Amino acid sequence: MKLGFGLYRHQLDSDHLQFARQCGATHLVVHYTDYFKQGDQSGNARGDQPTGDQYGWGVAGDPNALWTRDELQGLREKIESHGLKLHALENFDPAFWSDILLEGPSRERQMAHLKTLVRDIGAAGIPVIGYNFSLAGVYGRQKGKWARGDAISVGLDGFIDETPLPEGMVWNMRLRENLGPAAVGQISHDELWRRFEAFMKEMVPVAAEAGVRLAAHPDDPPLPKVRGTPRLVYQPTMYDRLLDVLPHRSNALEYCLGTLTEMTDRGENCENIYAAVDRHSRRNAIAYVHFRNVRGVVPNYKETFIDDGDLDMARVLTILNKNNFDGVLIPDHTPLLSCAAPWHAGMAYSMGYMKSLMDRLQQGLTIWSP
Ligand SMILES: [Mn+2]
Repeated sequence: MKLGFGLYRHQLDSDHLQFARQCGATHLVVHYTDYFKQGDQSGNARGDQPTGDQYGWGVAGDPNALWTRDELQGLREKIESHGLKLHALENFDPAFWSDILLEGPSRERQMAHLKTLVRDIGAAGIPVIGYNFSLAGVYGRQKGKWARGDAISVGLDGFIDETPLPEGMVWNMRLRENLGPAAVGQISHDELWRRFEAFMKEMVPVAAEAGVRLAAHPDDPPLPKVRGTPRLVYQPTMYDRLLDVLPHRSNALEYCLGTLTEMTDRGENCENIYAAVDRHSRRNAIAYVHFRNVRGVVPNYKETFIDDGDLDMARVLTILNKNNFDGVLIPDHTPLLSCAAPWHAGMAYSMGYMKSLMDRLQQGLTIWSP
């Protein structure tokens, strides 16, 4: 297995690429959708993961301006010139597939566009595209001084904002400036699964031919519904259902340990999470891992420092290693450290912890025993 690092679009400069390499990363995951272009107006400070308010993470991109093969190839080459490999893009721009998620009038056109995009991702030499088949997206989380030493972190504090998802919004981004009055996406879980299955049956063959793995992130926060819209993967076994829709190497998982540990069915001492890691890595279904930790489950959980949550990270690594997992691990999120560079310091802390455990495993040392 390999140590990787995740960067947002506004961080794709030499300083951040060197920082990733300096932390020991060999691989990179890139959020190519810009969640931060409106800066603090949308509640998204550029120095941390996005949270946003009920208007989301700002305005999505142009539905007709797909990322091109040339630009993606240029991105890969730039990353390689810094001694790193581009393992995955993370997430489609919501504007590219809003009507696939909402089953709107542009669904057919958007499916054709997304197929072109997946082919271009493959042609550009990028092996994985992470996605989250979600109507409301990552919505409703708050920030507080919740991690060790009063470090600022993200979580839910018992409160769930149930403002319905308005017209003109999907995946926690706005498709246009002005939102409509009507609520959208108020459908059943069965209907959501039907849409997902239709999507996968068309997309997996295209991805397979392009040599690309589609890698699914679970719903964060993992509640049955958010903003009146159903969620696809909010318990660990729903990942199995997702894989069984169409078992194939191109139907894979973006394995968010943080989100999984926030789930109410995680079992006593997170036993169901260790079992899931074992099951899914044995099945070769994990394309890459969001290697992070939390305390508690929805609607009362908080993101923690990597060594301070409910999940035993050394036990997870031991399982992955036993099953010969050869994908990439990235920190995903961390609490912010109190200093001049809170995000960098938090990430460096996680990377050092991960690298130390991974190096020991590679030397054949035991890092966890029952
Ligand atoms: Mn994640």
